Amino acid sequence: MTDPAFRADVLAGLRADPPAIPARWFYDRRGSELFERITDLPEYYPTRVETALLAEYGPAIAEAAGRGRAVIEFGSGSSAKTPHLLRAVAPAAYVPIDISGDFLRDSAAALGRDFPGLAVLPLEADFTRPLALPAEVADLPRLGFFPGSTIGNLDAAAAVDLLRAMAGTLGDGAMLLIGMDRVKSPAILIPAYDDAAGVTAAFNLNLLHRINRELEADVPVDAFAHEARWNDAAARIEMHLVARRDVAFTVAGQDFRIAEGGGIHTENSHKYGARDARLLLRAGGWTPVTEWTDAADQFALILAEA
Ligand code: AVI
Repeated sequence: MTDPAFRADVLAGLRADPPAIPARWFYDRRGSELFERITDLPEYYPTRVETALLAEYGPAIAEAAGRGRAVIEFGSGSSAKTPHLLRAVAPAAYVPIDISGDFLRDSAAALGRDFPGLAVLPLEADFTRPLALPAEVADLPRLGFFPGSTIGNLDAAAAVDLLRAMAGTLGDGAMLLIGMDRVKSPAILIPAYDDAAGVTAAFNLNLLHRINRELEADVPVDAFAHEARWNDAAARIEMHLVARRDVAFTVAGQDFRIAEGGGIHTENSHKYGARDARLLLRAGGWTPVTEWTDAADQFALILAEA
C-alpha cells in the first residue's frame, strides 16, 4: 500500500528547486537490507569504529552512567551494537523503539534469546516526538541510546528538536549515550559514501526503484548516477542522484523533467567537530558528561545528562 506521506514528500521534493527527497524514504525492505550491507563495507568506518568503542569502553560507560537503568534505544533497526552496551550496563529493562515493526520484532526476539531474563519491551513508534514509555519502566532511571550518527542525517534545527523530544521521552534524571561521526578528510569520507563495490550507489538508486514500485512512476533509473559530495561549509556529506542525460518521467500522474547534470539531493550526513557536537547537545537540552573516541578521532560516543 502506498504511504501518502511518501507520495507527498516525493512530489513536493521533485518540484523543489533544486529537487530533494528526505533521506528517511531510503528505508523500505530493500533499502534496509542495503544499509545493513553498507555497515559491513571496508570503506564505511562508522559502524566498525563505534562497535569497537562500545566493546572497549563498555565498562567505563557503565561506570559513568550507572548500572541497572532501563536502556531505551532510538531507531534500533537490527543493531549489532546493542549487545555490547547491554552486557556492560546490565539494564533493568530494554526498550527498543523503531517505526518499522517487522524489523523491531525480529531484533527484539533475537536479543531476548541472547539475554534471557532481560525484560525486552519493543515499542513501535515515531521517536521524533515525545512518547509514553511502557509502564514497566515508569519508575526506573533511564539511559537513552542513539548510536550510528543517525543524528547527522538531520539538519541542525531538526537535530535540536529530536534531542529535545528524547529528553521529553526519557524524563528527569535521564542520560543519553549518542554516537556522532567526526569531521575528517574527504579522502576518507567520500569512499565511505561511494564504495568500490557500488553498494551505496545501489542504496541511493533504490529510492528511484521504490518510487517506481510504489507511486505508479516510470523514472528511468539507469539515467541516474550516484554521487557523494563533501560540502565543507556545511560540514556534511551529501548524496545526489545526477542525471546522465535529459530525462522526462511521470510520478503519480505528474510530469517531471531533469536536465543532464541536474539531480536529486537525497541525503545529508553531517559530521561534527568535538566542540560542535557538545554545542548541539546543549542546544537540545543535554549536558555532555564524558566522551570516548578512537585513536584516530574518527567517531565519538558521547554521554550526556538531561
Ligand atoms: C543512517 N545514517 C547514519 C547513515 C549515514 O552514514 O549517514 C546512512 C548512510 N548513507 C549512506 N551510507 C550510509
